[in-house]
Amino acid sequence: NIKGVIFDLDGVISNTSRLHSDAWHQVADKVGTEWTESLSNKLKGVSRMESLELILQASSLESHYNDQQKQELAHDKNKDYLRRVENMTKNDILPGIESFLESLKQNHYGLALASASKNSARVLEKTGLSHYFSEIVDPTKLSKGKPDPEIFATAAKLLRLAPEKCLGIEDAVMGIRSINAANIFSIGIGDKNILNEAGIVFENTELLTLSNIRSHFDK
Ligand code: B16
Ligand code: MG
Repeated sequence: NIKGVIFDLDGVISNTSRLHSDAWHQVADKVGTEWTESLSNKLKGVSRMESLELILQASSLESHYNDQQKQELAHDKNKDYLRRVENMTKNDILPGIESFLESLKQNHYGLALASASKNSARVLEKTGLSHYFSEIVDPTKLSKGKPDPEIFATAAKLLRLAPEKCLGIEDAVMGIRSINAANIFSIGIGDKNILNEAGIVFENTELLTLSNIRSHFDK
């Protein structure tokens, strides 16, 4: 009785998590924070300014920069990120995603986007996927980011569906927590040890098909 599917963008639909992390890596080098896999994972799904704070905190630098300097660092990161986004094409859609979106559309599921990114509409345009989404949550209108349930709860509301009628798909721990807290069934994409709070985990987007999801519920 699922009627709607709510997607995260970065790391689920497009390979932009790589682009975000490359752009943040530059910032980390600039301020002198060591760039590690674990730091990179912590930034997934987290807003721009919060991501910057995490990079500064990693080497106890948060008090070394005033608000204006922080705004500048975040602005530079975004410029760098958008430069990378402009080079995106359909080839940057993660494997299997377009056919999954197509099968959802043909089966009349409502589709919504719940991305923390202020650049999500541009990414959907560049990859030619805008027409699949009837609803896109505007992250600037939210009072709290992931892991708060607000973003996924808002997406369900926009679809006019009860949370129990929806699935939420995420690649980040913070995102899975947000989905679960909104009372939506969560599907994780990635490492099941990292995403152990998700309802189901698929190792990669190629495994994300209606029949794989259905067979989980039939068990
Ligand atoms: P922006 P998602 C998140 O998108 C990214 O995972 C995260 O790395 C990024 O910092 C955040 O969007 C904000 O993005 O700087 O473009 O506004 O995973 O929620 O789709
Ligand atoms: Mg993500």
